[in-house]
Amino acid sequence: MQENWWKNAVVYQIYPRSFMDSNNDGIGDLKGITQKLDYLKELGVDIIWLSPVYKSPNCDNGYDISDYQDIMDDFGTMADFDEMLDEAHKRGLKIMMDLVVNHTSDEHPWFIESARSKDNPYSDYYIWRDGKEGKEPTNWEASFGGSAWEYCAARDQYYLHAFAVKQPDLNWDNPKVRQEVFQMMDWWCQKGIDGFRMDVISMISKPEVFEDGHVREGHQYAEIGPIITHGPHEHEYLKEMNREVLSRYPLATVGETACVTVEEAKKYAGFDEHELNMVFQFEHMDLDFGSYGKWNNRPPRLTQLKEVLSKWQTQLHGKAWNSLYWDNHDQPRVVSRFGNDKEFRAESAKMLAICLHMMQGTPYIYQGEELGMTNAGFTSIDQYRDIESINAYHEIVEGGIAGEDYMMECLRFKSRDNARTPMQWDSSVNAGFTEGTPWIEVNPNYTGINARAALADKDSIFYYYKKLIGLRKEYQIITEGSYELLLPDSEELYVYTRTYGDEKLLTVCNFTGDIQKFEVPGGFEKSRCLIGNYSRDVYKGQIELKPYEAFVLYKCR
Ligand code: TEU
Ligand code: CA
Repeated sequence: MQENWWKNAVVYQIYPRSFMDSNNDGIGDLKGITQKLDYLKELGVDIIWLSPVYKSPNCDNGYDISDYQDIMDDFGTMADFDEMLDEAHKRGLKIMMDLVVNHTSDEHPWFIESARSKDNPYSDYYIWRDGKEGKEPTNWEASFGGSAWEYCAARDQYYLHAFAVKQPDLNWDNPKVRQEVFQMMDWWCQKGIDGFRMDVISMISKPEVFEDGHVREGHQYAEIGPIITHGPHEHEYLKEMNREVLSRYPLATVGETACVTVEEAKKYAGFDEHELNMVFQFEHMDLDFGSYGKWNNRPPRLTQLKEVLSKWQTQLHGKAWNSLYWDNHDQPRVVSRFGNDKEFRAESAKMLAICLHMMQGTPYIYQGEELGMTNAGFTSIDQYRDIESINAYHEIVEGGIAGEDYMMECLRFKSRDNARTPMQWDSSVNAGFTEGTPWIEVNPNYTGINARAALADKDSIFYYYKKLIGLRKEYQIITEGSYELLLPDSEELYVYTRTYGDEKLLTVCNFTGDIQKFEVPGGFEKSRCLIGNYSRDVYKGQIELKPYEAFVLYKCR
């Protein structure tokens, strides 16, 4: 296999619970994925990243694992997995597994043992501390609310959980833990999987000394992310993982690295670092944070978005590898967030696709993004299923921090469940996802927005994604070229060039629903338009961009 094959690959993320239900119990499953592989082949992606399919009590939809070498009952059996892997490989599709090893479920046998006593073989597998004057060891806040410490009477100690109470953090400083994890990874590699997406991998090495953190005004605890990310042994452990497992297989690896900076990313994903191939950074996703953290109801300014994305483009160039994404299972739908899901849904979805897919890095498409699926539009808290959203709602509304209407608006804008409504396959009942009762409500707009309709319309968002994937395979400049931002101060237009030897690309995106004047820069007179979301005859001089118009010009010499 070609070295660095993942550099011009395109990844498609499947959230199995919401993808396709094969047995009508209302929950997506592995057989459902197998049924839809031809659809993904048609789209043209190379790798499928599967959100966790391992055995799990599902407090966080599979991100709480109780057995790493077994399949979640809801999703099927290991035989179903093997069949899916085999069928994917037959079609030239690769499978990237979600690797959740910062924490396990509290129902994992390691934790059950660990919680029993201070002197059993597993007692040091998790992070245990004595209380401080009858209280939690530190003031750290769990990412899903409340203290990050939970008391356990059998040990008269607290365990650390950066996420939910049911997600205790593993103790990576224990070499036995690292060996267990590496062996488990090796077992999956032997099975023939093709990569790992590593959940909050930036949190595995905890600080040497545990100290209270700064508590922001109006908060009870200190935000845990900045305290426990990029710890003292982080890169040592990843290099060890690389030596012991990753380097022995032709894998694609991506680290989900909460709180990562450009400087840190160069360590995780630097070309000579022998750690990971690339990382997910969050700066462009966190721009719309407000005084209640992610719970906010308005998008960032375009200049901020451009500044962040451009920084990652230019500063990693030649040194480390970017991943490119607008959407995943933790983020709202991009067309509702940075586009316009009402009057200009198709136009803005295509514009956003063009904007991202002409950048340097490996693009990730989240299920339904290729259809322009929108936020869920839930109006009652009872419609939500996500532990983060539900906990935050209670904490913020019942704590009197913000009013109910405001919080419901924030959830409609930012909740993770916006991405988790079932995939919209066709206009039959429940969008063709299930004939049973779906575990989370289907977005009622499925009658118009669905895969069948998209496949039947040559001008659909789906075919723009397909074309963009094709362009990446055809033009090396998209993978290799350097990036330059034009018009940095414009709040309306996102314009950038890519340069590779004698070749140049110009990407022009109107981020507004209004007509915008634009002067095509000199030098592109003899260029060709590779893709655009409106038809236009002339691409030179002064032009008027239509609402959410985007196009890409290419020239050689
Ligand atoms: O998310 C990690 C992470 O950094 C979260 O704080 C993320 O920013 C948040 O969900 C956004 O609201 C990963 C998984 O992607 C997520 O689904 C899991 O819930 C979490 O880890 C715990 O495993
Ligand atoms: Ca099912």
